[in-house]
Amino acid sequence: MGFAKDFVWGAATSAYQIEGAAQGSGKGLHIWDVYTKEPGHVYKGHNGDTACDHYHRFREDIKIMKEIGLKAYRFSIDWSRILPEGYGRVNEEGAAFYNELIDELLSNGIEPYITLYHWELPYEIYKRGGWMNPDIVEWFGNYARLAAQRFSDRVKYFFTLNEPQCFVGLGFLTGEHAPGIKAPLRDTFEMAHNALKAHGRAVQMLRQHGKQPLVVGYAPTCSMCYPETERPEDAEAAREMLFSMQQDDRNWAWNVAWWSDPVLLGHYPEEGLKRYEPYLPKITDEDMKLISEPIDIYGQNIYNGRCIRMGADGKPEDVERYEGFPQTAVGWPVTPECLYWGPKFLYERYRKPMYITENGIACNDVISLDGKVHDPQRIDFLARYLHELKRAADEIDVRGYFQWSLLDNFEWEKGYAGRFGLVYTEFLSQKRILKDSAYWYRDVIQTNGNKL
Ligand code: IFM
Repeated sequence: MGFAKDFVWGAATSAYQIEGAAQGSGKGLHIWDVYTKEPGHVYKGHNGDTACDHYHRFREDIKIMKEIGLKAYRFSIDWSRILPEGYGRVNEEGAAFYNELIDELLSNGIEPYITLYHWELPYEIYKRGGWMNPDIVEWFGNYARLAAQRFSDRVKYFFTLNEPQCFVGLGFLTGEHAPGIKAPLRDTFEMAHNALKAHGRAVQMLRQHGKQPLVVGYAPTCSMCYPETERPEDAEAAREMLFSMQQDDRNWAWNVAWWSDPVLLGHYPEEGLKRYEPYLPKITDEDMKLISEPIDIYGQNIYNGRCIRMGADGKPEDVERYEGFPQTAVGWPVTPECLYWGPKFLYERYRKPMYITENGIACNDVISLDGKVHDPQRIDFLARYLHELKRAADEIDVRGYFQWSLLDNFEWEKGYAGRFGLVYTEFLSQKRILKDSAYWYRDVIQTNGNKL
């Protein structure tokens, strides 16, 4: 068994993290352009003005993808690059860039997967209230329509939103991401509701304006839960914890059920409706119908998880991590089990074909004396995680895996300090060096994961 013959082996990036060409290309401003310029927000004042200069070097980057043997590439469109104000006027230069990127991918035998929103909220829309303004549902829908009109003759796979947990939670609850706001809880629930409606509207527009039958998905994230042992009580405890809403109020967005139940089951979770009742906007049946507009595939970004067991009191509890627990260069725990249990729990609840839309590790990579980049920790991490995914693939319908990330890139508030790439980016010269893990991943792809 293991991975299906047509399993999709890919890598992912996002627009602001790699493109550069922030100015002089007809692009409008978005919230990250503005946020990164204010002192104190991003590590050492880094910004994405140049990033990996992918806008000018995408052909070279596609050659690298081909060398790695990627079957698919998941990238995002910068909303403000093709619609500088977020609505209305089209920036033809921006549309031409994505067209050339798509053509080059296809001529190299790499399937493009487009994500519509990976956090570049156009600044003009932000000034008009952003996710708080109900008009954003139509603005986003019209943006999706434009994407379908311009790209769907060649692109079949679309994801709507990437990690709403982050763009609402980090952007508007904890304020660590653009626009750096700590909004009242009430506002954040309203934004979340509008974001979900915008997702639904985008699904409708993609279907209506797609130039071929499209495969449409959604790509949320969360911290997974996995059981301490294989005992059914622990598995049940992990499942219960995963879909519960027990986070602190100021961290409420960091959960699965609030973001995925409405999209896939057509209702918000009962526990959240009760707990957050005073903060919720008006939610109508019509809204829920729009939010649950059927999708074809479910993407989930998974990096790590919490270890859970059934407590003596019959309630799920966290298993404390021991001192010195394995962690990545950005301090995230290394918990491969989440790539077996995560997709399994999600599939059992939502019954949609799944893709792992992001997974990877930040390491303190360096260029060695031999001019190469040796990253045994990344290989070890990916081998452990993919081994678990392979186990999941024996039991559930998981169709693809996108490693995060193709290139070292702009890691949001951490600037260029967090290196997640299979390919080393030397940011001063923009030289790319394939890390050992890129060659290792090439072997995994060539053998369809059989050696894992
Ligand atoms: O770089 C990010 C990406 O933009 C969203 N998911 C997590 C990645 C690593 O932090």
